[in-house]
Amino acid sequence: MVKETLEKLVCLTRRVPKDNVSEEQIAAKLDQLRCEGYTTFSHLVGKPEFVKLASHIARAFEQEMAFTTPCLAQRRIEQVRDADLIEKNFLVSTEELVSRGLTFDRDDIHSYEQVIEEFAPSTLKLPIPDLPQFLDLWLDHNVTKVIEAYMGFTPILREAYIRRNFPCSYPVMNHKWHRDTNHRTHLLKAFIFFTDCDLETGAHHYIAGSVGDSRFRDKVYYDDAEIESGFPAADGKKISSVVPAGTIVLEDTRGLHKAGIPTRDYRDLGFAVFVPPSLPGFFKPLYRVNKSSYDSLQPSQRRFIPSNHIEKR
Ligand SMILES: O=C(O)CCC(=O)C(=O)O
Repeated sequence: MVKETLEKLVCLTRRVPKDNVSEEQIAAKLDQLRCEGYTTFSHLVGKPEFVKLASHIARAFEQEMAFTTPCLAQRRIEQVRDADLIEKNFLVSTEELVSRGLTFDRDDIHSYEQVIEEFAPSTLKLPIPDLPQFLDLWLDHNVTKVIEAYMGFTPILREAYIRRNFPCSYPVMNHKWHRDTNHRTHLLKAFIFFTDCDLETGAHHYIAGSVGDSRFRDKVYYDDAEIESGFPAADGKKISSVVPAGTIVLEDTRGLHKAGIPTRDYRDLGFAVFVPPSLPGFFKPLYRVNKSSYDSLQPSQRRFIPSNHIEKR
């Protein structure tokens, strides 16, 4: 209650003018986001600067192996012994996965190929690389203009990371339909596609218009069949991201969504999570930005980075 009141006060100091979104294209995206819960940007598709960032990410996964550990090893899951975890889609703490012997750690890693072969991870996670170009992308002007207009104030960039998703045998958490609960009233996620994506490489799926729908709120996860019963495919509400690299999908993830499991190759997806600002004492940073990267941003972009996320190096 105190937290919510303080949050509202902080938001008041970060209000954006109502006519902030003037260009026609941006206004159309805002309308779509308000009505359907999602919108798509393609201005970066095929841009050489974007291609360079995508290669940087591939290198960070495959050569620098900069992904976070401990990490779930699908190869270590046993159907009978781990039936309880399979049943709850592995919605448990990392500590529990470690204590069950289901993870691999930094010391277990010799090469990228060995990680894939020996541990079969369903997902590898990379913190946002500490380069100004990445921050500039996470706070792309076309996208942030729509975000500010949708929320009515400048939110904070709460999370910034990349995930590489692989084919796997056992669904893990967001492979199932769910609603995000990071914030009750204001939440947007920008999904940045670093690889071409189709149904076989793990499309992202969203139910258009589901943010305000009162159904599917009594459980954490839902199966395809349950969602199909509420939103039959014929109604055209299920939106799947069959998109080229460079696409950004902006979504109110309080609506129903899930990650498709790739059946071949992998997909690299950047995550930018936007929520209302809080007082710094109320939350721990989930990423860090060095001061020179921060200084390289436009003033309008800096407003998204809370002061306790800036490292004075
Ligand atoms: O990776 C995806 O496509 C979905 C991610 C997701 O469900 C989430 O961030 O809540």
